[in-house]
Amino acid sequence: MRIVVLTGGIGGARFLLGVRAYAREVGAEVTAVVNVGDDLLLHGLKVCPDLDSVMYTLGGGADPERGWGRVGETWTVKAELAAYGAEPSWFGLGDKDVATHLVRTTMLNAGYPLSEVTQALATRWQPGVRLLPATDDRLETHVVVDGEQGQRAIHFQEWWVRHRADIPTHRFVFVGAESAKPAPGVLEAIAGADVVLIAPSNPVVSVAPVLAVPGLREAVTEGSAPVVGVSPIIGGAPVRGMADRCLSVLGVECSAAGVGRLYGARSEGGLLDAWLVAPEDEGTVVPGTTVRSAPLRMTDEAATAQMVRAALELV
Ligand code: GDP
Ligand code: FO1
Ligand code: CA
Repeated sequence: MRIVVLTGGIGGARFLLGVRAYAREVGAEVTAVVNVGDDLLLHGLKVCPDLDSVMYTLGGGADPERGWGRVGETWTVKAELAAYGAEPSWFGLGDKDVATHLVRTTMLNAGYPLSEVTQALATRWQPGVRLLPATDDRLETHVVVDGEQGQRAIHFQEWWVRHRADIPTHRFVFVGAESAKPAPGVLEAIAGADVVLIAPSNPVVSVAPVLAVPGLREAVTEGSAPVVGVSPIIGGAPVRGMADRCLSVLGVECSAAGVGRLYGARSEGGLLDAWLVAPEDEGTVVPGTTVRSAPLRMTDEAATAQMVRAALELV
């Protein structure tokens, strides 16, 4: 069995722990197609938050509290940069994390594409899942906000980390998406999949930028594999993060139904064949899809594997 998961950072990473556990049980192969819209160049270093969240989480090196970066992290580089007055001061790179970015940036500068660099980094972390960036090309999520002289676009990280999403916001733009190509292996993985799972990731700034890569959405919607989504919203709220604020920018209700309808039914030009929601959201209707409920809190690997089983039972 071949499982493809479209994913962002921490929600997707935790989900993948369960997918991997399930896959080990049944002997399935897992490919994760990961969002790169959060990526940024910082102090000359290429930082890929979602790829790193997935790689560190599956490799046992993630900080479980923070949800990003390394466990047991120290912050000497950050303090030294601050002593120089180096900007941006609102985004901190941990010392251990910096090593990842140094290796990645060196390889990128030497001409390797991000997909190959990711594979090289994964040699250390042995995630047990094939990690593919959605694209090797530059695709950055920018956010159009109110500035002093009218609207301006800022990087997603500035919007989230600096402004905590607490700033009048008009829309999200996936810069570079039109000319991006799916990374090598992405279309093949989707075409060869027995099922495509949409992780309980942020639909607006994690899953949408993956689907914005030309050809990728079509590969999913026109492929033979059934598509099952898992709701990141439980009882009208995200479990963590900024999905509520992202959805409100789109004018979409923050609910399992709101996100399910945003994705839409594959039979009606959307993405999903089935939509898994939490017991709190039982009764959710997404026209044209099969909706079921199951516990969706990813408290540990066993609970998450159970959630994956419930998702796969839908198709
Ligand atoms: P990010 O890129 O680091 O923001 O992570 P993702 O986009 O992959 O995931 C963020 C989403 O994960 C949020 O909208 C959360 O609501 C969701 N999430 C986090 N923990 C859980 C959980 O235990 N269960 C479910 N269903 N969703 C979760
Ligand atoms: N989030 C923060 O709130 N503050 C930070 O200083 C910060 C640094 C950072 C460095 C590397 C990395 O991979 C992630 C980092 N994040 C930080 C998390 C990140 O901003 C977002 O949570 C994700 O991009 C959302 O997926
Ligand atoms: Ca993300």
